[in-house]
Amino acid sequence: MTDLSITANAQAEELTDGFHLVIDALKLNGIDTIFGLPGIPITDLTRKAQAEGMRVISFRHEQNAGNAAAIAGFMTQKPGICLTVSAPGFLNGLTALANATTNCFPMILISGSSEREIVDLQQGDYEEMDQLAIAKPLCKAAFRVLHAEDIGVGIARAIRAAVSGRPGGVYLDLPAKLFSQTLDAQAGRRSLIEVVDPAPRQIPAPDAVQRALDLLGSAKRPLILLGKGAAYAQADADIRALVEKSGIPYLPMSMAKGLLPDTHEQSAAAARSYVLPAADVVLLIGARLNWLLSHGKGKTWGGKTHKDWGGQKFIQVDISPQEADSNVRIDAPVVGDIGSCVSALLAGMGSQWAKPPAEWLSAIAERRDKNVAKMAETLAKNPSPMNYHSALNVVRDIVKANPDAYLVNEGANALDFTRSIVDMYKPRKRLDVGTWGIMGIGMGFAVAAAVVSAEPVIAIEGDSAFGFSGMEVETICRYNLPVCVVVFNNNGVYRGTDVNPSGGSDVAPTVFVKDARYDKIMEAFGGVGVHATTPAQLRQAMEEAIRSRRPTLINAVIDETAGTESGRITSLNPQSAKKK
Ligand code: ADP
Ligand code: TZD
Repeated sequence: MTDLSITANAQAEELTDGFHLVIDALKLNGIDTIFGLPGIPITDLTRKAQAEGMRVISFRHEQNAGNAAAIAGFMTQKPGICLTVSAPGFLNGLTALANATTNCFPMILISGSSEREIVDLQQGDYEEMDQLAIAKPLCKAAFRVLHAEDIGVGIARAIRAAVSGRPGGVYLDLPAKLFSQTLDAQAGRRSLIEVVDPAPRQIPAPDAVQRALDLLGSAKRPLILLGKGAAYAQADADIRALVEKSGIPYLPMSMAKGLLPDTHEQSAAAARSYVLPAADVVLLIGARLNWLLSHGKGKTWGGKTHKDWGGQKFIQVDISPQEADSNVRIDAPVVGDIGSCVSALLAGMGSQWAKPPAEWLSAIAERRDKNVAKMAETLAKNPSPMNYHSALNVVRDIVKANPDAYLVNEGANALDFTRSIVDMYKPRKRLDVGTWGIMGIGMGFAVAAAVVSAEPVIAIEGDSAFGFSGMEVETICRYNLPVCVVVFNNNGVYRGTDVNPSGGSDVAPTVFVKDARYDKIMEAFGGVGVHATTPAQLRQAMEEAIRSRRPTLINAVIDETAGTESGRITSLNPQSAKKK
């Protein structure tokens, strides 16, 4: 008896299986965290991963786990991992994968899937779905592994695809049968790949750098635009040096705020509507000329109609060679990774670089100072009920006093006002709705920011926005994360004042339950809930949340008439011309 069991143990020690090979392959590549939601066929994978020392953060909905993985990718330059079950779990994670790809965040969605033979003959398996085919058009790359000995290659390919070139989302399909396949342990170890240089530097061509410098040097009214690609690149010191050495005013896109402190004297953010149409040469660093920049043309840029070119010349630094000319002509594309491109530009500028003409700088300073003074006046008011400005005046102070804290932000008015009022002081601290303006990133981003950094997280949420991921306050409590959620409660989507045009008993589609107490949701799971109706109460609650690091939700009551429909992007919101 004894002898037999010893033999069996010895044999077991010499074997590995699909579960362990996935975990070993991830760990070998420095991936130590999985965001996911257990169930068939990946429950044991989450358990074994935890047993092997990985951090396994379990969510209440896969979309939130996916958003957590995506933002972890943005923060760390390593692909964030989201792990889900098949069909419905996969689909729930897929929105986050598509959003990550759109935002150029590296992530890998790993989903278990049903039995290939049954799925392909559409015989009705448990959670049957051809997941690989569905994922393919929505992400950067998609792979399936059928044999345990190929797991190492599958994970290596997924990592390279996610982080090399323009980062993005990758789908990895792992059929249920794969996990229990066994392999000789030594052969298993040999099959794994530690990816060498997963995001190779891409050095820009010297003539492209020179062309860009010639154009920039000829400008009378130059402008630098920093996008979230510049934040992602982690070339913070060189980017700051480039801005300061050139003396050129700059505008940060939303998630590039803090790359240089928003209080920097060269920031033209408070004069945005002046500098965009007035600039003659614009240097884009990791920012696309998509809708967020009015496609580089139209009235925002001084064009006569919404389609007209404003006459600017553009230099675009980007890792994707296909980005140039996507909206308007790019006169000097500089293709390469931002770190290499910015250091090449810096070197090429030499020591004699002439600062921009003084008239340009003083024209900007004049507008900026006027707008800053106007804003200070608005922020100093203390209306009752609170409005966005008086509440955000508090948030602005708290962030200033805690520059290492992360600021997660979603909503419409709650997003737009926070972006313009709350200054950021450090790179990659502002995490928001990104390129799609997607609602639902809030709690997933907040959990990931806290897990990855251990810094305090402040989430400024519209009440509608919060609803998309609100159940994750349980996750925040379960892992005891230092997250302070502030729900700007104005009783609805955009505002709480719409009425049902038919006069019927249903409320209008944009209106929620009046005077809801979101703070009670946090209390239900053991966190701190606070109901705040004044800036003083909001301030005290936020200070206490940061100090105690306890999960906190502040229900900040905002005047329900204060918002505008669609926030700042009302122009994109079609309205019926018919009156009745
Ligand atoms: P924003 O929304 O802030 O304007 P976008 O998401 O539109 O920024 O643009 C980010 C750009 O940065 C993308 O075109 C992407 O290809 C580019 N990018 C991302 N990472 C790098 C990198 N390491 N080096 C160069 N370009 C990068
Ligand atoms: N669904 C998804 C996934 N993303 C979206 N952007 C929307 C719907 C549409 N939408 C916006 O663009 S903002 C918003 C919705 C529903 C919510 C705005 O209301 P809020 O913020 O309460 O979050 P404010 O401060 O009241 O404007």
